[in-house]
Amino acid sequence: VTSYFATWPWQHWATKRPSTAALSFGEQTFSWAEVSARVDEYAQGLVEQGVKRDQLIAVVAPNSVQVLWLILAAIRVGARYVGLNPRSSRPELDQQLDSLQCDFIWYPAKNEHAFEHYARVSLLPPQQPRLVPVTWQPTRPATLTLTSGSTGQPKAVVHSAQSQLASAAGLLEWMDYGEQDSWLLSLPLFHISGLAIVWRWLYRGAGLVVAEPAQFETALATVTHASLVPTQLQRLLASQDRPDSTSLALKQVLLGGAVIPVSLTKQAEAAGINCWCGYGLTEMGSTVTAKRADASGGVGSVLPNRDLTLKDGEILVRGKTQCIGYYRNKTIFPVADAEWFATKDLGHWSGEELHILGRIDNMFISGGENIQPEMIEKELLAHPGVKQAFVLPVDDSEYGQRPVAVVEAETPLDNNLKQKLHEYMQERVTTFRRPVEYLEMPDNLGAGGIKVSRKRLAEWLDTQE
Ligand code: 4YB
Repeated sequence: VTSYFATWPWQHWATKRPSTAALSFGEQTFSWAEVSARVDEYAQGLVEQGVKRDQLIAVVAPNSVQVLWLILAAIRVGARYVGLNPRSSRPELDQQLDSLQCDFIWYPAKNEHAFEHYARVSLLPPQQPRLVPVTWQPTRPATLTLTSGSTGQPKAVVHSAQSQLASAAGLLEWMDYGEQDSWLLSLPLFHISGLAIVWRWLYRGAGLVVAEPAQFETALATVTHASLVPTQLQRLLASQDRPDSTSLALKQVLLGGAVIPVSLTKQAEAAGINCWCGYGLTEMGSTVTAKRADASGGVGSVLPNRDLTLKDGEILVRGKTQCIGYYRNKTIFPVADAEWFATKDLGHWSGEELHILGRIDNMFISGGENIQPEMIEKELLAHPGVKQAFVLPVDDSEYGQRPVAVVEAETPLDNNLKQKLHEYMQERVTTFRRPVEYLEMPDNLGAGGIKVSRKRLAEWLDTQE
């Protein structure tokens, strides 16, 4: 196994380009020499609080520079980081923490919740490193990322620095991210898409910008790169229409996590933003396939360091970017018995390009016909008035189940718009695939996290008559 660095990546860059700007947050900028020194100082603080090799530090917090320091310092002392979504409900957080059995926890000083069962760790004021003996071992477990399939308990996916650097290296063979460029930490560090930004930064020795959520839009105007889920890009483009909006420096945007409408990338490209469309998953350290956006709705071809094949329509993956395993009962279990990891995503090739059809477990049957909700959603998303669309099954005495659409539109979903959508779909999908009803997306389910949870949408749908 070739290793990308002979030492900690930040130390590598501190030697190679000590005074180059590496990390910006608020008004402050750190050079690589400063980043490297600071990581050692915070690592010393962790050692003094008793953090040891292989121990697990859970972080329940939105993105901040403190969380970034913690991750780097944890890795520096040979410990492991796991991020939890601070917007999860208290019972969900309790359950996740309980099953992780973490050794330490970190959350912001002023927090609505306290977690008394766990030893709280802090970022002690920087101190002279004395006791940090661990050496760079790129294949040891470094990060855990929770990922929930459409049902069930989230799984904790374990990655090493090596697998995540392999992911970064492969993507950056295709996408430019130069020393002078800066990538905004635009997605959460408790999700693989946020962590992947950190590893690309470390791999390339370029710039990283961390912004508090309130400064997000301002920060987007100053960076060259960002990773966005499609709804974030949609909001960004809408805000650009405002007369008071600042012009963007953004050169490249990496999109992923959900269906990327061609209309969206077209609009962004017209605004001067180069869009990259990606398909990825936590187990593969984010992006697996990618392409520069074009007129087709596919997700491009397979990046270096990953392999992908189709079996009975299902996407199987493997390669150097694959995780070490799932973490359960303080043990790491392999993700698959087989050589390939089965994604539960359905895909097909169109020439060299992969297209995603949807998730196997989203499929349902209506009057004996298979319905893949994503197929119907794609048509709805192509309607200019539709911002988000989800199709879910509702029980039906005659058909077993029938499709219902939950929609977020540019304007309120009144009877007039419902009728228009109905007519629009009449021309595009066969009878049994046409939604029998259109419902407005509830506010609390549409925004917020990385992804709209189909499970929560289905629970909400159950409460509707
Ligand atoms: C898709 C999909 C697609 C994933 N079409 N379904 O760094 C990145 O790659 C990145 C950049 C911007 C935004 C997100 C990312 C990601 O990491 C996305 C990775 C991700 O979403 N991982 S996940 O484990 O939370 O979910 C994986 C699932 O998401 C896949 O199995 C698919 O079902 C779905 N998905 N990209 C359609 N382009």
